[in-house]
Amino acid sequence: MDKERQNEAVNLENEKDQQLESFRVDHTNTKLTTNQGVRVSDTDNSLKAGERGPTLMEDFHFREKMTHFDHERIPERVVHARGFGAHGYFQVYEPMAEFTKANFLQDPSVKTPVFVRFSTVVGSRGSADTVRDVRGFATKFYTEDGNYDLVANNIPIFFIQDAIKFPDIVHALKPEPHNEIPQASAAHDTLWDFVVNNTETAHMMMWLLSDRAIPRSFRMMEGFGVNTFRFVNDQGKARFVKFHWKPLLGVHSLTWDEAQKLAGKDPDFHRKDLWEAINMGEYPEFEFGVQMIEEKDEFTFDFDILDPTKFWPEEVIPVKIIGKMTLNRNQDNFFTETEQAAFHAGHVVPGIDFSNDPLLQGRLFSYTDTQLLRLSGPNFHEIPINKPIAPVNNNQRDGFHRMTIDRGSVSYSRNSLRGNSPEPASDKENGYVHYNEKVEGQKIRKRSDSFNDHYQQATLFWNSMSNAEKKHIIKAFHFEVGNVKDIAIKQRVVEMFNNVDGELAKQIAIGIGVNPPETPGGTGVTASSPAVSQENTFKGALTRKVAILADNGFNANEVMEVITALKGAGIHADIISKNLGMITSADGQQLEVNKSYATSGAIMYDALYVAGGEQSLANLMMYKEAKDFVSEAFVHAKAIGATNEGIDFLTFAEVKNVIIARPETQAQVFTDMGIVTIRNATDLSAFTEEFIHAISQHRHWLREDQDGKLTG
Ligand code: HDE
Repeated sequence: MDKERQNEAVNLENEKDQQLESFRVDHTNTKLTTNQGVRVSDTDNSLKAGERGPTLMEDFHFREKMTHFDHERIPERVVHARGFGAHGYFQVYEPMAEFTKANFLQDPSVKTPVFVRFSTVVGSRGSADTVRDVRGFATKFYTEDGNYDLVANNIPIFFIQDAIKFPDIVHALKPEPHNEIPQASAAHDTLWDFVVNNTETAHMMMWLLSDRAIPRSFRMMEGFGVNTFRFVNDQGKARFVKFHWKPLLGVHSLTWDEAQKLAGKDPDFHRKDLWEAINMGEYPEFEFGVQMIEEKDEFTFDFDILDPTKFWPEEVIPVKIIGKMTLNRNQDNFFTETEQAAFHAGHVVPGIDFSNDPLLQGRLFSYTDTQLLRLSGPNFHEIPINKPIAPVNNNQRDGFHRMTIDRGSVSYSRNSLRGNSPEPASDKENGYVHYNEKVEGQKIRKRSDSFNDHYQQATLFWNSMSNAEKKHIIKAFHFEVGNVKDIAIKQRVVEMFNNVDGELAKQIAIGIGVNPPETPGGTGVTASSPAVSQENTFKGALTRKVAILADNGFNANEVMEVITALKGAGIHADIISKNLGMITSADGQQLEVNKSYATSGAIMYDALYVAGGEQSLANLMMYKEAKDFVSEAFVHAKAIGATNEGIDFLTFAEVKNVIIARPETQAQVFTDMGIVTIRNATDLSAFTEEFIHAISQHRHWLREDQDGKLTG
């Protein structure tokens, strides 16, 4: 396929370009018709025998409208049911021919169209976005060699080692079957029963209980292919690879308290965030990275590189950054794009191949199988979102919902009536040739002994966490296992995680009301992998959201100066007040209120600024919601800025440790644990600079970690 055609598929940003895809219809300036194209004269009244009489069978419009409605739902995905998608494109930075012959990884000028679907795993389609869970990060590359799907997660490892246990872990994790409780949560007996009886889950549970499982945004998550794949070059040389997505905005999380509150106040928090960012032109970007291991080095590591419960520490096997994905277009229609998208770990193109990772091997069966039911039959590749931009030619025919009208009498191979067309392509013509790996063995239901260690990398992960991150993990155990009813399971959790770290197990025990381990355990691993701690991620202010608390009588000069500085740093600001409408400053200027206390909360923002103004202060002090705004932003370790009377409001809201002691008589910026204030300044530039820096740090964990201890 030529470059031009490929780039065409990417550049669908404006209306005119979108007409290229004839299946996108917007229905403006049209007359209502039935599905048969017959114009409809009335769609509000059914056809009746008399105005007050029964509806007539011959009302074909009523029957068609109702029948279609009755059949609008398809089964939700058995896992990853709740998701949200966006379009974009991928570009490689430099030719990768040395490592892979995949054509989409050769030419930096080619934009390969992509569709990405982010998801949670456990909850139903209507569940909340911010629950504690693994996030799916599935990418479909519409390459000139056919579709390549990188069906990834935001955690680099998995619960189990062999795909045959997937139904078991999912059954244990999903709501319990007798009463379908709890929704979208791991905090229940069956999951922890599974965990203590299947200790290979130890490492994954550490990640699941870490901040990684409550991301701030889809735009701020890493993606990991998890399984080990292969790159193969055109000489047939292969290397083991693991795939990574690295968000340019860094990896950031919510706090558990925020996540829980958002689940009630804004269950669509993540999808809205993605949708709005793309609409505002703040296109999420993710760099594509690969870790590579030479075939000859397969056995040189202290873990088995085919074991999906292990990651390859970046400090040992560096991630080579090879390209970038930009998400620049929202879907037109949720159902036909996000819901009908069918990803498959087995959709690969020449240059990418599989390994014998036993989890991957099972995935290769499962994904197509599940689409057959969910999308009703074998023709789901013809649904627009799944349709390759590469030509599709074969002798497959018929089946539910066949769209292609295949011409001619020949639907078999080999044939002479059509010159044996479509004919297989040779290796040189880019026919897919599986990597020529030598395999031999006896049939056996057994896992390799090299998969036996379940704890060393769990300790490595624990060692890599900052003190604040460790505290969050302990608290997560307290919530998740604290909700388990069976006391014996709780006790076994403590014993199991004593194998990871003695102090961790002790702290878990304290919070869940069972005995601490008799002897502190651990694996003896002392190494860490700094790359897995979010403390070391990229920190920046771009696209962050600040709430500005103000009321009638606010100081307009201050607010305008702060808003201008924030905007200049790529930060969004919303004015929050008691009522929607306008507020008036002390000098009579009017400002539109973007959100009221009723429609917002500090949990929806990354930082808070409290404006000055005597009357504004007096007004703010009347509302508990305004006080709550400040207390929550403080507890959630967010940057807080205040000027003049705004500082008095922080004191009123009992943000104690910083404000009270300050000799704030002269115009000087004070910063303490992310709280930035200034009084009596004629110019706020020193303040805004510090405040923006504090915002870019995202969280100021010292507020919850001043003693540096893992107290239970
Ligand atoms: Fe999946 N997984 N999975 N999975 N998975 C599905 O396919 C499966 C695994 C992942 O946005 C299903 O279309 C098995 C690992 C994502 O549409 C199903 C095993 C990773 C998505 C399935 C795994 C994933 C799915 C359900 C163990 C990270 C959502 C609906 C052997 C690398 C894709 C569907 C989307 C979805 C099977 C393990 C990622 C049932 C058998 C490991 C992101 O086919």
